[in-house]
Amino acid sequence: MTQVNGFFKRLITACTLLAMPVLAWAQPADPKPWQLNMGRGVTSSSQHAYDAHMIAFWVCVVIGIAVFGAMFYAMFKFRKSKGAVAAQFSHNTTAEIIWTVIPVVILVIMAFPATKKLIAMYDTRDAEMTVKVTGYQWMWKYEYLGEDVEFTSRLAKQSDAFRQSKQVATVKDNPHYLLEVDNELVLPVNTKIRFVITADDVIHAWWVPALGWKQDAIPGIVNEAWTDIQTPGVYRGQCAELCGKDHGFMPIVVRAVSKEDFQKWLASKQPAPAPAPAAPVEAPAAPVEAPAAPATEAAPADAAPAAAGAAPQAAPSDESAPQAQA
Ligand SMILES: [Cu+2]
Repeated sequence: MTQVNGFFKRLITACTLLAMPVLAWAQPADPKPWQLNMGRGVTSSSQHAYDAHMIAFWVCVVIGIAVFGAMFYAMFKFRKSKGAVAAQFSHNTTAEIIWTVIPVVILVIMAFPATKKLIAMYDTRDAEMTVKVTGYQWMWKYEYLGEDVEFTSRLAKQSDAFRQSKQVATVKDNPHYLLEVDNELVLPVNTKIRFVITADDVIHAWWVPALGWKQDAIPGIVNEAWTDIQTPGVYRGQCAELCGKDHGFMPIVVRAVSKEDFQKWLASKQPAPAPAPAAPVEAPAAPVEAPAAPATEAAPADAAPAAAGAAPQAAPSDESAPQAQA
């Protein structure tokens, strides 16, 4: 009997040791080599996914220990060399009901929090800003809706050159090989950001693991998703739908910055304010008055009556600039 107890102690120690890597709670946002558990990510969606995963994981651990424990206990305690004789029954209704009802109860208990989290994941209401993502063979286009900012984002030149050089990339020399882009998607932290996601040619999928979801980008269909990044940082992802020969070469890089830094960045990307387009229109209108200097100095109020055609253009962009900086 003491032998059996000793065996159980060893079994429990072995199981605990096997579980050790997943007990490391602090996970980086991006996957690391030899990382065993999924990451926590940096958004509420990714946190929800992580929590659901850990609940399911621990349920599996408890079931695994109970089932294998009972099996090994029976195999050693009732072994033939000890003179054990097998019972001859082949049916036990009570046991069958128990081992059917218990799993059903476990699944139902797990389904409630999972469903709640899924519903939250698809709730894109009350977003503070919207980014339109369009997949192309083989790059992404980002549009900050209502902000007059859009750009494409492709594999960074150094990654592309290295890939075509036939050299072998190492993590040390090329830490972000094939995971770097020319134009990063800059987003503010602690902001509910809605994404509308589509594609122009074939099906792609926009996926940044640290955000906690991936969403298909399908031509002719607009899918939705949202995020609320909690930690500033750089988060990398990839196209997750086989989309052609360069599917592996259209990475995604999200740079999450403070709200103030984001507004500064956005303003720097916005087209120049109204006076610039108003000036050339005004020039032919005022040749008698002559010099160009007062014309360019002129307030937009002057531009409006002078060039009726330029006024509608000048007005909205004039308004959008202070809004964006607010
Ligand atoms: Cu793709």
